[in-house]
Amino acid sequence: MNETHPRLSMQVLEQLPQDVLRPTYDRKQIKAGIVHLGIGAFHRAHQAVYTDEILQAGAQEWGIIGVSLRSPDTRDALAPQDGLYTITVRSAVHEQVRVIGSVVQLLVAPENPQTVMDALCEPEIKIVSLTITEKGYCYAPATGTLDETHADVVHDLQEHNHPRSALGFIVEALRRRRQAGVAPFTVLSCDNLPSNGETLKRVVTRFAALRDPELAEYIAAHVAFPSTMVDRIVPATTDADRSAIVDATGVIDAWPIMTEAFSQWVVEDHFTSGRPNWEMAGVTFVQDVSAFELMKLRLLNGSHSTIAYLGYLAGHETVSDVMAAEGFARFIREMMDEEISSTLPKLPDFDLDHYKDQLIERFRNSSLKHRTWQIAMDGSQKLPQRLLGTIRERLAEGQSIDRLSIGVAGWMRYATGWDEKGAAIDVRDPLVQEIQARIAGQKTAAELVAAYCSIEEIFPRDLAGNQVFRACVERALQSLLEIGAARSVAQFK
Ligand code: CS2
Repeated sequence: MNETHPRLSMQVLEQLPQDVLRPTYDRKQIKAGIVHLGIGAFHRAHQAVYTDEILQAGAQEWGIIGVSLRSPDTRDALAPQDGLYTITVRSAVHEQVRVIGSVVQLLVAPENPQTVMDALCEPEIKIVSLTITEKGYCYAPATGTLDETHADVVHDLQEHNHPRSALGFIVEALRRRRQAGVAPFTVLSCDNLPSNGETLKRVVTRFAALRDPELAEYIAAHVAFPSTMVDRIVPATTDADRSAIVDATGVIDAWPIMTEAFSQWVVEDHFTSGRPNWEMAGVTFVQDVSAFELMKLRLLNGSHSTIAYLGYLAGHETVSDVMAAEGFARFIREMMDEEISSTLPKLPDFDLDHYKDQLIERFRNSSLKHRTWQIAMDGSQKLPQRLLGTIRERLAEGQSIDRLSIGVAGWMRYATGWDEKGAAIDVRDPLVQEIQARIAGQKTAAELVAAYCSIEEIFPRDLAGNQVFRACVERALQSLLEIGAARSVAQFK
């Protein structure tokens, strides 16, 4: 990065090259109406962009206060830039840089939980949205219920005023608002969980009940938790991306975001304290999001995780490398067509084949450099909604699960922590220690599958005890151990 270039800020906005899109609204007039918990790359490429568009169209009361629940990195990068950052939309043929202005303030919860709590209690805040990843929900992925032994939950049930988790902040802020006679905010989950609003409501009300059953009843009756389907592929930013932004704009952006052209947000229209006119920016509002959500979680994310584990094991660094390797694109498309589509509820006037064609094209986008290792993270939290639910439904109908089983076995092989050349894998997962303890000393496919299936947080009991499931996954893991991922996929018939 060339330090002689100026840093992105309001001051240099005017000097940017003409083809760089930028906010033309008066940012000083923007009031915060949303607090967003978990201001990572995904939020900045997705909800913040839709919101930037409605600010651009003249709405002034929907600025975003971005909160990091753990690290100060985002604040450190964006605060010196007046909250501004660039997103670059990369397709095979085109690249468009745009400056986003919707984030008006950045907070770091561990540094100052009180400021975050105060922001959450402001009557002007009508929406609290979240992208905290699956593990941020402090729940057991297999059942979707609160993990009452989770260290953050235990902590937050004691320290009401200085919580660590999103749940702790939300519950205490709702309590304070109620006490002060301020209407509750709407809580908007934007993570890839099944029925994300309902799931969040379940864990929030359970957490509240452990504090005060009456507060839990109030939340259950008066707070809206619309479910959403969010979709945009956002690879982690690299130093090469930072340099590319200096070249394209002449300014330094400490944390630029790279993404694809595709973007989708489907939201249940249940906001008790009002909401932005996000439909102007292309958001689809519906009564019930579940069919969209299942389609996206199972087809996109289910394929993504399968590509990530098998692709990583086969030695591929990015999703597009995997898609270019022999047999993979065919395998993934067949998995969608033969084993996933039948489990999806029909959406009226929706062309599912076109959706799947688009997915394959998106995965092939070689300008994105989406690392298999990135998607492989947190597998224990992702597997249930991405692959296991689909498998369960297929089994109930007596249908085949051969390809889905290779995806699950791919995760099991990956989570052993050793790749096909005998090198260590940096497995990132909140359950990594438990996984390592369970599989220690297990060698054969049958032993490993039995050990993994004993982890109840991941595998629901009925599935873990299902003989067809066990046999299919064992066969798949056997193949991965014997001939490796590339050949297992290429030879798949
Ligand atoms: C990916 C998702 O990292 C992952 O687990 O599968 O982040 C995926 O890119 C998004 O859900 C796309 O909308």
